[in-house]
Amino acid sequence: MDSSLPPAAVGPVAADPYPWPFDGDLRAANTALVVIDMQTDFCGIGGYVDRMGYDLSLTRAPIEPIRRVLEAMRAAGCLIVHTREGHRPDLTDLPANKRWRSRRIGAGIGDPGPCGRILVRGEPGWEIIPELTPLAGEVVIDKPGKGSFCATDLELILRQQGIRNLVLTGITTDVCVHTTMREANDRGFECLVLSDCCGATDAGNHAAALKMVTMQGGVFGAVGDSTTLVQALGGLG
Ligand code: C5J
Repeated sequence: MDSSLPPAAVGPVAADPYPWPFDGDLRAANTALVVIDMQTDFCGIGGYVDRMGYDLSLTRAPIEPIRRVLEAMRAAGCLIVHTREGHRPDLTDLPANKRWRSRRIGAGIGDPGPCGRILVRGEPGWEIIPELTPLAGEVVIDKPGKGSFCATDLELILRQQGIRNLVLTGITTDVCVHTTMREANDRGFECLVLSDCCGATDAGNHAAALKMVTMQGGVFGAVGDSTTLVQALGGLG
């Protein structure tokens, strides 16, 4: 992989509860950025989260920090992965209980809304927001569930590309980011979640989800922040 990072490891970077990654082996060739579900449905007016009545400022807060990390990790030559939660237009991959629950709260998945059919692939609300649009050639994973590994080819792609370290960002901290981090950790990936690059529909849940990661010596990995990581990558000059 063409990389402006030196071949030697640049890590570890300061994180809680341990400098990440655990063995200091942080290189462009073994590190991927995962940007989870930065879609209009989760942070845009008229989307799924908005229809549920949650505070969009919480899920929009990570947009700018993610943009900076994206820029730095692109410049470093790291693999960039974007995910989108959504279902097939015929809803054959939508569990009945998921649909039922979403309708209970007034944001029925598959139902029409101001941004098209809610969480349906190809609809305006399902698109990644313009601020974080993937570049040509970046990996985009379409997932029907909360975790990015369930019913997708993400693990195959990461293994083929020699990735061991994952930097996790996106929304929501307590749902899709956490589920993905747990799935990745169980598969042996070394995970860093960036606190300012995530957001939840509830501030307390965001804080709790991050705290959970730090228990047991870093039960799912470590918690860092965008500034520290970007500095480590040399992106701030
Ligand atoms: C949710 C997500 N919260 N991307 N999805 O339903 O976290």
